[in-house]
Amino acid sequence: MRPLTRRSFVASAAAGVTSFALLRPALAATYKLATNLPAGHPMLARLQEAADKIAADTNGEFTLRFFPNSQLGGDLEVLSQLRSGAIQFYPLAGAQLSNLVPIASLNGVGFAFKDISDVWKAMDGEVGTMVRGALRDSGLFVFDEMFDNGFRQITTGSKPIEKPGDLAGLHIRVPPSPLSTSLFKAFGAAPQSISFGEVYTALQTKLVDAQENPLPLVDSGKFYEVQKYVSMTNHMWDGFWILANQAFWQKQPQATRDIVAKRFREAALAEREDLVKLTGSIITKLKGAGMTFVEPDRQAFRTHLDGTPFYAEWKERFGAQAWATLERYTGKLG
Ligand code: X2X
Repeated sequence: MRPLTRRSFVASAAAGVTSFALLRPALAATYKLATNLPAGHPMLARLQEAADKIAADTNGEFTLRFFPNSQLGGDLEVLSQLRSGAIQFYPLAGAQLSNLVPIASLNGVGFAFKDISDVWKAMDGEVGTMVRGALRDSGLFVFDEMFDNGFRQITTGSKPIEKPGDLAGLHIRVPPSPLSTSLFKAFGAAPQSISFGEVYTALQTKLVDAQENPLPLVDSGKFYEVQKYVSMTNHMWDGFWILANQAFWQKQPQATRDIVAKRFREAALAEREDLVKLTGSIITKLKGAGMTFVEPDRQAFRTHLDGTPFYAEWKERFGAQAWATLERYTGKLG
């Protein structure tokens, strides 16, 4: 056995530290974040940035593994996985969430918001508070700030949508959401509820001729490969709530919860700015990919909707109080 010298002592101490450091990951945990968003979406870039900061802030003890592109299943299937605890985090839009918590699609009422500044006044104000409360009452944990999905535009393969009558009979994919289905039925369209992960194939196989989504999803979902026209209808705004499994979240130390909430808040506020800055470059990219943009008369669509039972029906379904709260940010609807 070699005599113990200063050099050999230091070497063995370092080895000891190294082996303890190797044990540390055994205390660390990796949690699952699933999403229907395509890997290239700006929201995922900011969420990955948040995950990297959380890992650093927790010395590697709290890491996130991402499952984008609907890898784990359809929109509502993955919501069930979140509720069971099979996954720990799930960003999801109010549209899909409305299947579990109907009020979650309140911000998606057709032609409600005139611009993004009014959206954030509502969603960081009374409308967001009301929806968040209802989501928490349903047993989900939901973080305070929404990410921006954006104002939704209609893309089509065969003809541009220039006026309300162009929607009559249109086979259009919508998210699995009663409000989205109702909106397009009010225009005489033939909406089909399809999970986001299946939209590209539905368009490619002509199962549907159209879909409607914000431009960042037309881009990151590569819909420019299977669609020709973009009609800038701004017919609906939606955002993403970041959801966590309640039981999992309650088990986390307060210090960890504070770190995760802080980094998700930073990510949400940064992503909102990203979407504003990226709009011009996305339009340029989509035009370069062969898409033709149409700027329809949005007031004509709103006037058409005023002449249908749509607003009265949804005021009834959401309730007068929720509707009045929304109208404080949108002006009178219907
Ligand atoms: O499913 C969609 O269209 C999407 C991705 O925009 C939502 O989650 C609402």
